[in-house]
Amino acid sequence: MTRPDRYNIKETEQKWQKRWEDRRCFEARLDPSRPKYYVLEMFPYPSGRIHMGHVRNYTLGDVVSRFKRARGYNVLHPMGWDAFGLPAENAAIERGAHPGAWTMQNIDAMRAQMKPMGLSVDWQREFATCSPDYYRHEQKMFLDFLKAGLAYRKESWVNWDPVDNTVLANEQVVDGRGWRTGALVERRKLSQWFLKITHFADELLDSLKTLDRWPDKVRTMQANWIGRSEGARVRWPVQGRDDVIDVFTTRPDTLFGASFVALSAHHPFTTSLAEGSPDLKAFIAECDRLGTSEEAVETAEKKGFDTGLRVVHPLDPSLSIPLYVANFVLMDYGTGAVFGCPAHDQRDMDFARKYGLSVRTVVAPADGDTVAFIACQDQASEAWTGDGVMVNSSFLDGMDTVAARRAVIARLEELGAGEGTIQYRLRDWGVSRQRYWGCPIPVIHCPACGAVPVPDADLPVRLPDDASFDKPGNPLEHHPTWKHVACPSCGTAAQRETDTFDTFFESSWYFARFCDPKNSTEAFARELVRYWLPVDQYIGGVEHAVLHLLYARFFTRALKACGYLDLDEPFDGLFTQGMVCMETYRSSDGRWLERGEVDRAPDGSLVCVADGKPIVVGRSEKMSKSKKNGVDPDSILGAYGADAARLFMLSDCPPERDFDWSDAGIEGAWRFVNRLWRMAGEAMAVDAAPALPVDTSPAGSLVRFTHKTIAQVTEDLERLRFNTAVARVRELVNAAAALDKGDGQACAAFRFAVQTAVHLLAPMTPHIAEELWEEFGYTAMLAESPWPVFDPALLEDETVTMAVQVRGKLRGTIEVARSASEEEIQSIALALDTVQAQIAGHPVRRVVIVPGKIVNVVA
Ligand code: ANZ
Ligand code: ZN
Repeated sequence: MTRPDRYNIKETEQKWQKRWEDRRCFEARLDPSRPKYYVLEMFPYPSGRIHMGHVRNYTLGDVVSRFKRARGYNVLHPMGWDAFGLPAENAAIERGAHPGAWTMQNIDAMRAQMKPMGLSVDWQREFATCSPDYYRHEQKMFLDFLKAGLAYRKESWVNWDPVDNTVLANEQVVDGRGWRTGALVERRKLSQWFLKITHFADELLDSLKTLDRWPDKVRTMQANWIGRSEGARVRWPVQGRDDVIDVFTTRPDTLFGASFVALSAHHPFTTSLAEGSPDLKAFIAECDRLGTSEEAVETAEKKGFDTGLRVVHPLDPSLSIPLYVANFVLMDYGTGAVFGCPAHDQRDMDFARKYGLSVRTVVAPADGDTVAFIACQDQASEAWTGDGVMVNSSFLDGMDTVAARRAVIARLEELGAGEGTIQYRLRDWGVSRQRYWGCPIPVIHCPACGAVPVPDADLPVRLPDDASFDKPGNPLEHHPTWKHVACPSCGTAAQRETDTFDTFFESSWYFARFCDPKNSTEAFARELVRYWLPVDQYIGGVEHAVLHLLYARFFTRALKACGYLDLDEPFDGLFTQGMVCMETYRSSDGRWLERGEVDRAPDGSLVCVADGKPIVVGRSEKMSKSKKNGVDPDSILGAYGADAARLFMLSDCPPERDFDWSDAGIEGAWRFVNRLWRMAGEAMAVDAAPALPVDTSPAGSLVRFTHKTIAQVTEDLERLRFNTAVARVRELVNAAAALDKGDGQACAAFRFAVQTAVHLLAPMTPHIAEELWEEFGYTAMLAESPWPVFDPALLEDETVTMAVQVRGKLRGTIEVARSASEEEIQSIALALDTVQAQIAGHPVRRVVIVPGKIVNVVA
């Protein structure tokens, strides 16, 4: 059979994709006799087109999946669609497309774009979360959470986006504006469904320690988000009234330094005071304009409103301090009230200096002059926030701050004036969204019975197909019939809940559904999740480091509490990849230009194709539509093939770093693929000796280098160091090319090296690897072949460098075979000119050899 002169990328890639599919190579089956490995990339939102970020993400996952398969694991590598979400609904509003039809169309388009990448995905398990077959199970989960007390409903203040007409989570508010619309966010009070993630706050924090295959950065972000603070609650009676203000503090030790108590603008006591005070009402309105985000609150100028009331010190009834309402006190943290200690908190210091409140130092540095420190601190505008020794603090004086904290808490508890407590920054997860394109919340509101769960037999609650999107607001709310139903409990006319779940709901358990995606009676069978979970390697963007991962971790615990599975942590290993970036181009008049609108002038500078004018080249940034610096995966796959695209994605830099796309890079990868094809052709044609040389000859060295490369690439892939793995294979190919193929032994070594390079590339460039493997005469596909093994005995270098000394002085070095005998080493050493010159004819009395290191000649 003669070989064509060029590698036919398209034909070959299609050929192998079809073979893998026909052989059903990547369909995962339960097999308790084999160790399993579950590889998962964060599933995509079906926006309509894949982008280079997807290509990178799925390539990384695919390499792991193929590698682990070759290493003998029973691999699960699924793909599906995170299919609910706002863009579909916006498409409906803007273009009249039905969100469902729009979504399914996008899924088809993206699947068609993904298939040519040659992913080792079990497509039998594909699902879209907008299908009732999927969301019916999460409706059931929600009802089970409700029964278990892990879901509840309450009135709460929300961030309202007046353009999207929906509630935003705090982190979706950026600088007081909606993250998508940029509209100024308003505060509204709504009845919302919550999941009780705070129930697991401690566990979610503690078990971060066990996640040693997660990036430290992500663990820290999760820990900060949960935000555990140890402190105390302290009760301050309002002078002359029955009211008591409860405050949370992490510094009970500074209690004697308190100079004011401040309430949040939304504290119930503030609300009641505002009824008789138009000035306070105006102040509250001013606070509202600030929004609820912590960021906004932190950066705004600190302002207060003096209520004219005073509160009594809990440890000394003879002391009283003023009660303010202040814009920096958040209602949804602690108790919505604080005591201010200006000497030891900067924010309180600023506030005290602004309103002329007293500053009382109660902590001094342990090793300084206390009197001088206090004197100086009385005038200061900077607070001392460190630990130290207590002063001006009654029974605490002389204690260190840590002991003082304990002592104050003990005294407060004794007096019934407060107690030690732990406070979390983590809030319960509000899951209600006033949108159509999400999973309906399976509850019916009855005027007589209240919120009644939809009976199991009536699940799923399906979205109506005939919603209209021409009015602002929630289409489920103004659908003419959908919400009107009889109460399942008393039969009275009642109304469905018209809110749908936050779309983070679907992504909180999809990894479990992949274990049993077709199950129609339950979300997943226990024995299947017991076998497949946890996910062994999860791969995705760092933008999901906090919410998605935290919600999925919470869900796993909640599902365990409800008897669905028996697992605490869903993702054993996590890898967060960097972004795909490219330089940006702007025309002389400042317009963003696409790559195709830019050309190289004869002098090498870049110019705009349209007008020939020079352009401005900007720094490399994340590929985006707005900056027109995207590269379309379709055109790349079409021009260079999947293998070259994958290879480039893997080889350019470590996978956790941002990746710079370049034309030169993809072309280089493409040239390498073609070179490999030509070299493999040569290797197939040579007359090779039957046995491989392992001696110190160049051919033997190549054989040993090949073994070493197997060992190193294996290690690299285990550690997800894909770029170094590629670099090592390239080195091997270069070494093979450089070998003089003069005899049969050399040809055998050459052939072995090239074949091994092909084998090692199988997870990375699977198509050409399969093609060449078949050409080499193997009948089993690489997709079904075990990973190559190396001979540990051949890993060591065959030669060693030894220092040669004459009477203890270094005179030169020699290169000898590791197996050389003492006589051989001696004769090589004595033959050195420099050694000969030193002995100058004298008889050699003794030669001392330290094996592998030194030869000392005594003449
Ligand atoms: C008195 C005090 C004295 C405080 C001192 C600090 C230093 P973390 O660590 O984040 O938990 N605080 C409590 N509730 C608040 C709320 N709803 N809005 C704004 N601030 C609030 O912070 C706890 C500290 O933040 C608490 O300790 C309280 O101020 C303030 F020298 O109490 B501290
Ligand atoms: Zn009823």
